[in-house]
Amino acid sequence: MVGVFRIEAGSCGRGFYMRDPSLHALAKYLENKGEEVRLLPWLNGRCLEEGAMESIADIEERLDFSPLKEEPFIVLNSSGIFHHRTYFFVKSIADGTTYIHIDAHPDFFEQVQDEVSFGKFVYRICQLSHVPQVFLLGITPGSLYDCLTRRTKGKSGIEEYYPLEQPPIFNDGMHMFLAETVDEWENRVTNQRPREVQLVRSYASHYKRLDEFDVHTLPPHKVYISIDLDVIEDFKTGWNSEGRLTLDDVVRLLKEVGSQREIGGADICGFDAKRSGWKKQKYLRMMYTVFDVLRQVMT
Ligand SMILES: [Mn+2]
Repeated sequence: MVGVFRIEAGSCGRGFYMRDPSLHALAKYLENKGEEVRLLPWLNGRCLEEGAMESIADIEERLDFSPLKEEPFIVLNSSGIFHHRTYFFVKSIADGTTYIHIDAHPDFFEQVQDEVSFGKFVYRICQLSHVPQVFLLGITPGSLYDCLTRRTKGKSGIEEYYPLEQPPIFNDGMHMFLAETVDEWENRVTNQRPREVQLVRSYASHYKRLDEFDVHTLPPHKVYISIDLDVIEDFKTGWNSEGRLTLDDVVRLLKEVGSQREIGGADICGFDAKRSGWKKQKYLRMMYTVFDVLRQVMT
């Protein structure tokens, strides 16, 4: 059996926490589908403003992740702003696990304090001792650029990007597969600067193209899969560097991984009720397709 969870949609919080409309839309959709979904409490359903960070110690002290330890699980998470919840889900799997991140973004900014946020949690996952290897699939070259640089405000107050000497994203346990080549990116997008292209290209030995991903190269142990729906080209979120895969690409990838490895846990995020506008139902259907395939390959 696969345990299916969603985050509890509670009432309004205080401070920088607020009600998350995506959770309510998701709950309603799943109810109409007749899905029996268990609730994962998250500080009474409170959620963060965009860009805010949650303290790891605070979350771990107050939340109970024991339901995730009983069986393979899928968590239907909320908007990509809450993708960092994945860190806690991965942590709740005690055995050796390979982390597979299917996303347009690597979510790999370095983090120094005891906090996690949506753009930085993969860095944290890489530090977990039971997760020796991490596979990033479907990353766009533009979002990789962000992880190769540090942002600082210049004299004029405008943000400047400086290349990192040794980007932490490139380490022994990391395997990266881009959704398109740097050439394709350069030809398709016209507003990036030559030095952006040059910087990403200079690290070419550290990544491959997604069609070079061979599922047999995954370590033999269990995998954990996290999917941000923004990896799909049709799934508009308004973030930078939107995804380049099709829904079929994602389905194929999940079937491939599921046929060769045991999937111990998974989560899906990216549905954002505020950002989807009139396409809300379409995006919920796409999420459901991904969920249903995942459940099939996990059963
Ligand atoms: Mn993303």
